[in-house]
Amino acid sequence: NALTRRGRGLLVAFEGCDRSGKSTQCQMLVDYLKSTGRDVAHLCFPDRTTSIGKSINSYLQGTTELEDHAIHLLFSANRWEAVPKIKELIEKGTLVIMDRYAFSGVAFTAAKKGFDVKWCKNPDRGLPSPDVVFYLDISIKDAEMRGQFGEERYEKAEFQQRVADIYKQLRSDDWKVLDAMRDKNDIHMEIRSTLLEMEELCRDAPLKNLWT
Ligand code: 2DT
Ligand code: MG
Repeated sequence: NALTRRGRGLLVAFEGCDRSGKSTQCQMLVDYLKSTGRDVAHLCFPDRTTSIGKSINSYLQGTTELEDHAIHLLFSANRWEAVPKIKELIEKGTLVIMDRYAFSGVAFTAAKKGFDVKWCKNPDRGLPSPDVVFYLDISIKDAEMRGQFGEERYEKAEFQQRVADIYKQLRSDDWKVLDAMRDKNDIHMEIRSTLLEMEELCRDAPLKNLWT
């Protein structure tokens, strides 16, 4: 139970293309965990509230242009600036649930012409590694049927398809790939049970570092 459990918190990331239901599932999990009395933090990347995040926001909205390498590094810096807080939360036993993380960083930049995955990973190498990544898997066709992609940069079917292809290359054993076309409550229940298992498994193991 929440009051007697000891050990570190868990670091959990949600990833997936636009319209995959990632933010919905993230919110459902946060709400559930809070209802059980657990200590939960809900982080979103990009975090548009910091000064780096504000530059990212105006880039995404198309108000400013930034060179492709430069914006990649800003997205990464926006994660690094959150690391002290993430570590502190994990140490005090908080469950940290993140809507997007470094995998978005790599997938969205490597989808651009002239970028490879290896280069894209470098700035994020050494970040705290999530204990589990929930990947909401959806075909771009199905994603489009859920409604128009939005108006922000990257929200085009052709680009999203390349992003999905890169995500495939990034998958590893600590990913839980979920069929995003299933009923959202069924998906939520599967996420819940995976999370409860992970809590037992990770309690005594230190956080790992990403891509090292
Ligand atoms: P949201 O729609 O989820 O706010 O995302 N992106 C995100 C990148 O290109 N690099 C990154 O490192 C991250 C975290 C994905 C805003 C858009 O920003 C993209 C969609
Ligand atoms: Mg978006």
